[in-house]
Amino acid sequence: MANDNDKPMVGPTDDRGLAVEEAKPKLKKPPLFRVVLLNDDYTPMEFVVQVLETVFSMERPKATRIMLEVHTQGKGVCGVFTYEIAETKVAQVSAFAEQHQHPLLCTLEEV
Ligand code: TYC
Repeated sequence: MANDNDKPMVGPTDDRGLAVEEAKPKLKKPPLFRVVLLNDDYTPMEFVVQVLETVFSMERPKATRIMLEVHTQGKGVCGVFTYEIAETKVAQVSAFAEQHQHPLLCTLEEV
């Protein structure tokens, strides 16, 4: 091999086999996930507003707007996060709903 490393050289090299071009950065953007709240006929509106305030740090006007969007359209986006954060939020919403015996459902959708 023309250099000391075990990987073959890629790209242009000089007459001593040294790379003359910088390698491209190998960082990729992480996949993103929408956290989606689903409508049902039983969970109280006030409870859903509280969930949006506590789990998604929304102010009351925005929480109320999203709750009403879910109520009228069947579902609504609470936020977009990387996988671990999105999963944690879904778990928090589900645990909170179960504790209060409401059937509120929350899921992930890849963006
Ligand atoms: N549809 C519910 C009701 O009329 C309110 C509600 C809104 C439930 C949003 C769930 O994600 C939801 N009480």
